[in-house]
Amino acid sequence: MTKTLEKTKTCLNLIGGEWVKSNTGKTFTSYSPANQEEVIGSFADSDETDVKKAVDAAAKAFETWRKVPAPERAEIILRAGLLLEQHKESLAKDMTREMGKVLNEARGDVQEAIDMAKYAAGEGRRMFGMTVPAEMRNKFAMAVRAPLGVVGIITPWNFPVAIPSWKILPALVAGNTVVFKPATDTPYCAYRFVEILQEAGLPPGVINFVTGSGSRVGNPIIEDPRVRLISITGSSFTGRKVAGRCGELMKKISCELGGKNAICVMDDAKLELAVDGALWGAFGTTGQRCTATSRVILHKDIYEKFVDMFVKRAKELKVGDGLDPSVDVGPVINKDQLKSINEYVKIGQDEGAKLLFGGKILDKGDHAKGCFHEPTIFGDVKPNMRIAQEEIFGPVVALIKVNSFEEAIEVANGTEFGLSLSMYTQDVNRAFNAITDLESGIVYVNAPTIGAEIQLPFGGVKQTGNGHREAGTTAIDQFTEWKSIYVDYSGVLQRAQIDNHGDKK
Ligand code: UN1
Repeated sequence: MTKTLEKTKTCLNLIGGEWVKSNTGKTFTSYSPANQEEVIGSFADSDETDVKKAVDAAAKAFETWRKVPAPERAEIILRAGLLLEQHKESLAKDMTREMGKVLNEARGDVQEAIDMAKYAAGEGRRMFGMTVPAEMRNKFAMAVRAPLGVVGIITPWNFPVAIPSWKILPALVAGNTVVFKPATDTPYCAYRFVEILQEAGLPPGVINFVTGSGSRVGNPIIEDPRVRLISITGSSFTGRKVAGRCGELMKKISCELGGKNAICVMDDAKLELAVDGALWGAFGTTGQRCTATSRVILHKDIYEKFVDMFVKRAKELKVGDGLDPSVDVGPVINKDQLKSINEYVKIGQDEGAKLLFGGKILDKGDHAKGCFHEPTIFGDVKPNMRIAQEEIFGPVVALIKVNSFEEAIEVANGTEFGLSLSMYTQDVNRAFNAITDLESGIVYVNAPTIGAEIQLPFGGVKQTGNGHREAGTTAIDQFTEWKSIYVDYSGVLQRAQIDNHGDKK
């Protein structure tokens, strides 16, 4: 790879309000997936010494930040939202360069963070607690939300601004301080996000930013006893390991992991609408969403027709650099991912699925320097095949034929994951049966599996997560602990469960 580091940005860690080099003095480089000769920037290759300093700073800042009234904390978050709005276009362009998603989607990613900033800022004046009747006279019972302390935020590369915003902004409004480790594939997007938070006026140490590997930065964050919660979005493999360790340490852990999401299309569905949805769900963000539509479950009566329409439309998709407005499908994130996606194409063929379209790595002409894969469609897929069970995280979709509505639900539910499932039908009874019976954290009717809005809970069941939800009011649940408070203003000892049951002695 051509090294043109002198011309690119060198980005430091942010610890206690200062931009500082890593303890090791070493750096790593971020490259564009559309052109791997294009260097995005160099970043601190940090280790546990940097993490310790970051946690020191966060722990110190927590003492004052937790006492800043929530509406005042929220003012800063709102300012961050307005700054994100101002910088939306340049952030989106940087995101397309660094992560690869097409520019319109990169704008959407930044917009999601703007939405979250406004929503989280509103929470500064809500964050509802509860008051309940006490069982005795002259006694008051209530519960308030308390921040946890220092929280560790570990984020993936596929939504390099939106996902950090889902975690960091509610965490801050709730009064926590943060140590943030972004994915090594997209540190520049994360750096810009943190710069904006700084500019919005967060006091030193409230947000700390440490770049580097999972083993040298992620692990020490998890191990530090002062870090009270880890919030991670990533692969199921990593999530399980992190959750296991956090369990041993009695640390709160929120995991948002894999998916094997499906659209079901019934015989009464509007087929054109379903084709539009499947195309967007499967190939939007080059299939690199945990919500991506990686299975389409089709009623036998419309199978052939859907396949014809779908393949025809997929053929029209243009793959290339996401900065080119005529491109529909950008690159995948890196060469390893490209290889892994293409291995699944071979797995699918070996399993006997029918390759209807695509299947190849694109590495000639305009594609020569990047990580490009053709949109890929498999037909005649059986529900138990690996391509219908495992998360591929790329532009590969499996079409499965079923005989009935009931079988569609069974197949849709028949994976270890449970993030997002969708039903296309015009029949209101079927729609509500699907809502009831689909086993997933998110259900769509007549819309694809991607495109969740930030004001509802986001997360999944089964192997997708461990019961927490991001976004919505549930984000505040994640980042606070309940504190129950009893105020006895009777002036005498009142014994709960005893004194007003006649058990006076
Ligand atoms: C993810 O892929 O991890 O619902 C997040 C969606 C987006 C978020 C996806 N709003 O597709």
